[in-house]
Amino acid sequence: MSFIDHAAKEINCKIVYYGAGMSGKTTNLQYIYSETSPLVKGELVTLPTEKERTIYFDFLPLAVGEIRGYRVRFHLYSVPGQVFYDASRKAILNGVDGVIFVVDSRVRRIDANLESFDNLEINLNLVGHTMDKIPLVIQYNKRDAKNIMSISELEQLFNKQKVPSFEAIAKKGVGVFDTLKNTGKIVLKSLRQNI
Ligand SMILES: Nc1nc2c(ncn2[C@@H]2O[C@H](COP(=O)(O)OP(=O)(O)O)[C@@H](O)[C@H]2O)c(=O)[nH]1
Ligand SMILES: [Mg+2]
Repeated sequence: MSFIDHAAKEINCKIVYYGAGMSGKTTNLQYIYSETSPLVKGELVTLPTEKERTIYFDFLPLAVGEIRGYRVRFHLYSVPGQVFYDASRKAILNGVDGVIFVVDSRVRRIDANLESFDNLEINLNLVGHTMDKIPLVIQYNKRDAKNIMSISELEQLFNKQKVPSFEAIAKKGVGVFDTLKNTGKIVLKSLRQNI
């Protein structure tokens, strides 16, 4: 559930970019940060290792407007994808309002994507959510790479639920805002029913 502060008239929504290591989650956040006005964004906090991989999370707050006089802020997080950071992923999913699952479209990353997708379901359940209820959007990233799977193959593997899905080349910004805006729309829709 979103954190609604009635006294301050503020609503804070948590949107989490989930997916295998190196699928492009941090790249999404970096692009959003680079294309957003300083008026609406806070600092992009990113904690990379020397190999430039996220060890704990990336975090970007975005002011996205008002609903019924309440200031609405999206807090965008990415999780570390590497298998051994499962405790971090669980912590980051706590209080989540919407999930963007970032798939690396390359054939050789299919097992890593599938493992991460299963891990998402397990960890969502542990924080009291289910895959079929949480606002979920899928992003098929790296559409510019060689040896990628077709969208219909990917849809069969990751989108049996028929949630909104988007193709992306996050490195070039393609599809990044489509994915975010659609997720925001779904999250805000469920919010409107709760205030
Ligand atoms: N070819 C290609 N590379 C990408 C794309 N998006 C991200 N990358 C690269 O993939 C690598 C991992 O990206 P990163 O955002 O750190 O992945 P994360 O582990 O999910 O946060 C980086 O070298 C990115 O530049 C894309 O759309 N196409
Ligand atoms: Mg990262």
